[in-house]
Amino acid sequence: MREIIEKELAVLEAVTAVSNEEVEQLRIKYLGKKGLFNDLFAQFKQVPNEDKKEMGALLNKFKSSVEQKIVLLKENLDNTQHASTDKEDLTKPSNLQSLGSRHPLSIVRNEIINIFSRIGYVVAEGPEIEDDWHVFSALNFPPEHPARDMQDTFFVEERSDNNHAVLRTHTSSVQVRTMEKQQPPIRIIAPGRVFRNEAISARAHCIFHQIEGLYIDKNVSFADLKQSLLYFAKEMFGEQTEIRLRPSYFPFTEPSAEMDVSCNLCGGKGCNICKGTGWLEIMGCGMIDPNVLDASGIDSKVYSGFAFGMGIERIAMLKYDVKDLRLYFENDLRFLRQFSSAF
Ligand code: 2NM
Repeated sequence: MREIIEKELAVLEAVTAVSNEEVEQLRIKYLGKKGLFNDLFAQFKQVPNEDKKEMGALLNKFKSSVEQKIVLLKENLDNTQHASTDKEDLTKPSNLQSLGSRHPLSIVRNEIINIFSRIGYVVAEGPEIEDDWHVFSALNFPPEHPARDMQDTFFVEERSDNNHAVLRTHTSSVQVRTMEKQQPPIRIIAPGRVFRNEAISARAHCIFHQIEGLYIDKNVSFADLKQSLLYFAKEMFGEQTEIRLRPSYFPFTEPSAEMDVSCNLCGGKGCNICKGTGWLEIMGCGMIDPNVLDASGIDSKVYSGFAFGMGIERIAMLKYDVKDLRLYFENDLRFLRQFSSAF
């Protein structure tokens, strides 16, 4: 009996199991109804009394060894099974962290700023709540100009000197503030929110965004304006882009023009984006009226300059084919998630 137990202990030591069935086989072999232990306990009855104590102890030790081994094998099996079912596939793409995205108006604004900064323009900023002087008077708007009407402008505070507080209707007020502070050469670009008292529709909003540029130095000519804006158009809309300037009117520039770019979509043939004309109107521009220079403390006999202004919403609508301007202000994530940029 001793020999059997010692042999089986050695066998048991070396046993490994790769499945639950194998562990079960092992249990049956030792602990089952017809298993080795039943045999051994039967034999134990024949053991002489003087040996019973020692044999009993050996038998008990053997039994607990078997039981321990079975528990151990099951644990190992459990661990490896977990490992194989839960094991991550390391080649799987991870769950991407949602990073958010830039607002389309920010993307377009940054792109325009980048283009002009490459030819020496720096960004200038100013207050959204302005006064009549910086929004109208210094910009050569006559006292009875319709833009000064309550219908068009949000008045914030009435002032006895008539220099009422208003929400700026264009960022030209930033340019005026720069001219008041700084002598030429001046090369600035003023991006920002502007406010006009308009009914909200697919094409108009009471809050929108502009970028205006200003360049003042000695001997600045209309040719400089034209080449600078041609450079901008090609950078913004592609090398093949052409521009055209049509005469226009603004109180603060003389002469004034509207600038069109050739329609990229149809290559100038005419489509529904350019409404069959082959051209897209993107900005207003002109030579700064001498009255504006003089009003801001810049000698119009020494210096000249040009200025331009564009609506960011409109450029972004053309770029992304957005049909309704209200989408820019609703912050619907399904809309906002469609835009991506390097900036
Ligand atoms: C435009 C069109 C033409 C403009 C003028 C000035 C200033 F302050 F220098 F006089 N800033 N921006 C300007 C000129 C703006 O927007 C359609």
